[in-house]
Amino acid sequence: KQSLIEDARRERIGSGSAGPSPGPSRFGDGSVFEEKDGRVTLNVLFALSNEKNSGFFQTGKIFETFEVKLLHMESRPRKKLKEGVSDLEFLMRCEVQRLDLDVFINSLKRVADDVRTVPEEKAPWFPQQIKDLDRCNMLITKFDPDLDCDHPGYNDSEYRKRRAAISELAFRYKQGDPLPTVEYTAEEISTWRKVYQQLRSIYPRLACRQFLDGLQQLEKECGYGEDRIPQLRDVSAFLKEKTGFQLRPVAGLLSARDFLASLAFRVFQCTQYIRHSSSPMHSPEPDCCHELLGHIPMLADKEFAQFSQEIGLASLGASDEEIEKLSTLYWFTVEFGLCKQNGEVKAYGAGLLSSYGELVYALSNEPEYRLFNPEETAVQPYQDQTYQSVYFVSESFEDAKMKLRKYSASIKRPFVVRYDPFTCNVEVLDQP
Ligand code: HBI
Ligand code: FE
Repeated sequence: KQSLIEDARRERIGSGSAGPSPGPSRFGDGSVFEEKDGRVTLNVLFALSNEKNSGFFQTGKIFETFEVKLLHMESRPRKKLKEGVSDLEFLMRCEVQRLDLDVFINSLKRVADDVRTVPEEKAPWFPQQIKDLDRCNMLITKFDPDLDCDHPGYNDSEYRKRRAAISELAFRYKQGDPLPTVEYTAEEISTWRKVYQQLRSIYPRLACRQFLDGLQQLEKECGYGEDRIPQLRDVSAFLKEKTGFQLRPVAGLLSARDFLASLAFRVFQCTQYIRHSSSPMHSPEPDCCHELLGHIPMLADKEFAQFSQEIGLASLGASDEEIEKLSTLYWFTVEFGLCKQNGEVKAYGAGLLSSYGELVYALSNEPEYRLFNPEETAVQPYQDQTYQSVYFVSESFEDAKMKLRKYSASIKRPFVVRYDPFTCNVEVLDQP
């Protein structure tokens, strides 16, 4: 096995500077791009079966031999060819000496199957119909109670088991299925009650008008109250009537790209588990208190629903850098936004409206306020461990929406997207 690598090395020397230059010309399909200092960048795709267990390490040695710089790597299972044999497919974006390119690819072909170079995607994949949201499920494990030892539920195996069971409902969910219901325990309802009572008492003074309207309707029409945790199914039906928004269950914190993409379809990805009972006033990750109390009342407002969808539409197919900016905009508006109302500053951000401590803090005279301005807000550093040091204040949702629209139009994409409200699909039109 070792000799394969030796062969590769020899071949490499053999086809050195004296031989014909392989050059990127043979890859005229655009699969080899960016040349700089004699090095080229390419995406190489290959498959390895678990019949040849050492395959992955052999490919690694080849990468080492050719001093390949790895820029990105993904793997996914490939269709089963025969029983008991599972294939993994790898996509590596890497940088290699142009002169080594052919030998590098040929060496890979000796240890892996289906070695191909693939052209650079013009834009990242994005959903174009609501059904595609089944594929927008990349979770971020940052605050997972199984992995984060600072999570209040980290040492509570019962809690983690409960979380896993509720997560399973979300993993199994497919677009169009009836939303799963959860029978909450007395302990969970007691946590909800504490959160509800405490926050409810300060909303009239600190929350914006749209939030108070939405909450009042939810209390009247959707069974909101301190005695029970509302079911996603009821809440989704309620929102659908008010603004066309609907819910889908999610197992935890989603990647910003997937989370924002769903907003483009007026779908809100909603967690269904509740925070740990030892810490009713704070949760490091989104939980149903955050969603149901922070987000849902706002999503019952037409203007705000439109604002949310427009952030979502702006995110489709955007570059990683743009996603980061949109996600920051989302953070300082939908999560921690303040707005002026009748000469007073009120909260509309869900992160504030679901956290007693920060809601009071944000509307005290301690923190710094700045006027919402997408260009500036999009690059403001933020943190998710303690209270924000700065909050952005909008004149109104109408004003925020107009400014965001102008900002979105400035995002460079090789196409334009348009939401068709009749089919609920996103149409993609080539930019002339
Ligand atoms: N995932 N489940 C879930 N809930 C959110 O509120 C959420 C998310 N992922 C990212 C996110 N919010 C935002 O902070 C932005 O990064 C889009
Ligand atoms: Fe949130």
